[in-house]
Amino acid sequence: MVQRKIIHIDMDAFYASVEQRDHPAYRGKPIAVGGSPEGRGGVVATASYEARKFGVRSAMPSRKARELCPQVIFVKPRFDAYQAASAKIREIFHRYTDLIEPLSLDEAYLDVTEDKQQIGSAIEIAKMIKQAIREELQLTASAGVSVNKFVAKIASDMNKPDGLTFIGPSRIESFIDTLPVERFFGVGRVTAEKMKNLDIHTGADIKKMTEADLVKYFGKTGRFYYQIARGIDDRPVQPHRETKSLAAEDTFPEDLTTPDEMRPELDKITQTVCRRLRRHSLKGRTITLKIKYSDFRQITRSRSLPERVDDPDTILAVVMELLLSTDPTGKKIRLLGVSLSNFDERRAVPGRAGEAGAGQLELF
Ligand code: DCP
Ligand code: MG
Repeated sequence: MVQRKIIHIDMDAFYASVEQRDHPAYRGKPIAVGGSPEGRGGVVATASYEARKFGVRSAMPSRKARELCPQVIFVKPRFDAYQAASAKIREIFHRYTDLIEPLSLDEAYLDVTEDKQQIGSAIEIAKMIKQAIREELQLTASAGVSVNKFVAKIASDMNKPDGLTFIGPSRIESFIDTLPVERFFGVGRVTAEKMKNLDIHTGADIKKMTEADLVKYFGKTGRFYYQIARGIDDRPVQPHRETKSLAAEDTFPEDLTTPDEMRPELDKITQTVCRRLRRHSLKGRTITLKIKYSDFRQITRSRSLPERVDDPDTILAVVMELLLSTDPTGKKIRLLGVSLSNFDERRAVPGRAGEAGAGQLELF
């Protein structure tokens, strides 16, 4: 089998860069897309690199952003403009390959093991894509090039903005050895904490564990960590995968027992789901609440609405009704999750994960 050539492309400060491109007055200035100017409610979707110097970040409450950078300019998002830019970068990708797996508007995997123009070098292709994006869209992207999705994605983030990072097969192992566990795919706050408690801090620490132990501690994902720590990721680039649902959930350090405690948590989770919906330009008709109790029993409750929705207030209201229908008071709740499904098919975009083959080395 042939060694694959995978490119991960991720636009730099995507929404903010589109705004700076279209509004010269914002160029060179700290801007935050999203959030409310008065710092009342709302979170930042993304910040320009000028604002990031002050510590302004995605998902930060606008009040915090203003504290860190009083001169920050809050800009209302224009999703149509981001969608248009996204469609154009996909057109550019298609010049080289049809094996494209978009992860969101600004991010995609490309399999260029065989490219349409017979360029043969993934690094060259990544350069050409970056150049086309710069010339045709006046935007910059960062690229990661490697033999699998996991390494390519981390590589694209290593020299942002306007980066191009190649991690070849001979470097993969040492690279993963020093990688902090937080950077591993699927490791969230709670898993990272659990790993720290087991004295697992880096890829090298994961590699010391047996597969059986990893499965014991982390369930099915443990097997994935075992492979990834050895640089093995056979997930194929999947062009036609549709997102069937978008979800967010949180595990709590202490069990929750009252609806008053649960409401603010569900509010946060709902906000996260709504940001993801926006990022994928999706609206859903079916809202599902997931509850896991301290005894690991799990239930879900769903409701379908007449219209597709993506606004947090409507979704949270339904989620709270679903919660109250389960008579939550006094029950020990360990995890809450919210998901949206039943999307408008015309707008559905590909989502995550699957499995296939890998192989040996070829020229990059
Ligand atoms: N986004 C959002 N909420 C988040 C994260 C991101 O609405 N919590 C949106 C705004 C971003 C876009 O998605 O512009 C792409 O997300 P990225 O994580 O790729 O962030 P950026 O492209 O903004 O910056 P970077 O240069 O770090 O990729
Ligand atoms: Mg980006």
